[in-house]
Amino acid sequence: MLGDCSSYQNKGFLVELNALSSHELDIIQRFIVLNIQSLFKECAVPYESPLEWPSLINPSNRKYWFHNHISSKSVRRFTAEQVSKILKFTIFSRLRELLGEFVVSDEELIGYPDVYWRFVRPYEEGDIGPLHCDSWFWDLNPSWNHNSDFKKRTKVWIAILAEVNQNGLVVFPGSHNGHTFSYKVISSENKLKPTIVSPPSMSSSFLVPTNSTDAIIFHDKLLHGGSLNKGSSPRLSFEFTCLHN
Ligand SMILES: O=C(O)CCC(=O)C(=O)O
Repeated sequence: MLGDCSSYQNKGFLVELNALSSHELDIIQRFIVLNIQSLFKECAVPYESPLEWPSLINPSNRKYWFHNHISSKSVRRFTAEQVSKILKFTIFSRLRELLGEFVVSDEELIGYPDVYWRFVRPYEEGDIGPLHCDSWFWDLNPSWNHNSDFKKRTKVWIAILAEVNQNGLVVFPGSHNGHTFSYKVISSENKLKPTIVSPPSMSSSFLVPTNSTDAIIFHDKLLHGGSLNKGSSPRLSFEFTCLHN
């Protein structure tokens, strides 16, 4: 059985340490390098060839000059072929023990399970996900694929490159249990996006300590967001949503 399941019920999240093997981590890093490389080719962005993981994350990399090309989620998606390999990672059998049978969501109908990565530069507020509950997106976008076909949704966030207590995901433990936060709605990238109004005090939040390869598995009503990256390197992670009953 996965990690501490009572933590999932009570606090709305649980942490799975070392959710990726070093081989799986290598695969993910290689996929991201390939994604960025093909994006550069598509947009005719000049880059030093060959593009390698160490140079991509190197703090002396001219402040990650390429970052403006990867701001949209649509370019940070793993390809169908990559996703079919990711779905064979051991974390998926562990998730099945916790959730029972599930599917990885494809809410925007890209044609395959939507798994995407994020690259958060040090001290760049705009790179992190703002505070929200994932359920808000589903409530706002009733036409999303499988929106009402499953009773439950669970998000999985996996650190690819992270420094404990310097960066990662901030959660409000227990906030999935009947708390309601108000939000206003904006339209962006062809979908309705919620923005929290009057967020709770950050003193009740918790920066989940995660190192590279650790995963956070959380309830879709849990209030959460990215934490400003106070580390020395970029923070990279990938995420997906499990739909289950
Ligand atoms: O990684 C982040 O900055 C935010 C991630 C997030 O909001 C999510 O996984 O739903």
